Amino acid sequence: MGAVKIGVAGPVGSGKTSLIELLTDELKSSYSIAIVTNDIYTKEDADYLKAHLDIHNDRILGVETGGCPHTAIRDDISMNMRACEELQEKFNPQIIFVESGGDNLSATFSYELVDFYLYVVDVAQGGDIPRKRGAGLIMCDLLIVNKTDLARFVDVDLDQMLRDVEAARRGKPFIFASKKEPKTIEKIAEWIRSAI
Ligand SMILES: Nc1nc2c(ncn2[C@@H]2O[C@H](COP(=O)(O)OP(=O)(O)OP(=O)(O)O)[C@@H](O)[C@H]2O)c(=O)[nH]1
Ligand SMILES: [Mg+2]
Repeated sequence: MGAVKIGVAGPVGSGKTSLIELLTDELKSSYSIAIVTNDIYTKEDADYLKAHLDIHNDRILGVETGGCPHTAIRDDISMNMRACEELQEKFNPQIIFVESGGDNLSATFSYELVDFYLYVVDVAQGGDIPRKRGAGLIMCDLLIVNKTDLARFVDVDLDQMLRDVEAARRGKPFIFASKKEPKTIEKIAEWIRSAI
């Protein structure tokens, strides 16, 4: 059986790579994991994960999309499909994380490429981000509101943000998270375990 493919999208710097790192650490004892990263011009994220994760380096594949990040995960998914197929053939993983390049609020994944996807925003990008109602934030399978540890430094009211997120998600799931609070990462891992 093929791997469950989990997309991770969101604006530049919202914490996608860090989240994949932490989730892989959390899940790797129960699941065989591989990772595809997208950057426009480099393989920066793949190199970071190879340096920091204790899984075989060949399980992490960097795709240089050369263009708009959302194109590679929604409109022309061929490069990412090839990367997933290569990892599938080599390692027969149970989970493949596919990190999109950082993009604007309208990025969504094609369900031809992934089985479900997380969308990551961070509180330092502005507490009003859920009110802006980007497609990724509204439509994703799990919304992560990340870097909650930074809220107090950027004058973001997390209670207001919670109300805005509830309104934007209309019953769909979301988790407020921070890499500094391991329990929040465990909660995301738990959501993934129950989704696959
Ligand atoms: N304080 C804090 N910093 C975080 C958190 N998560 C990630 N960061 C930091 O935010 C920066 C960007 O994180 P990345 O994981 O590289 O973000 P990304 O979304 O993968 O970035 P791109 O791939 O370039 O779009 C790094 O310096 C991380 O250490 C968090 O929960 N709290
Ligand atoms: Mg990244």
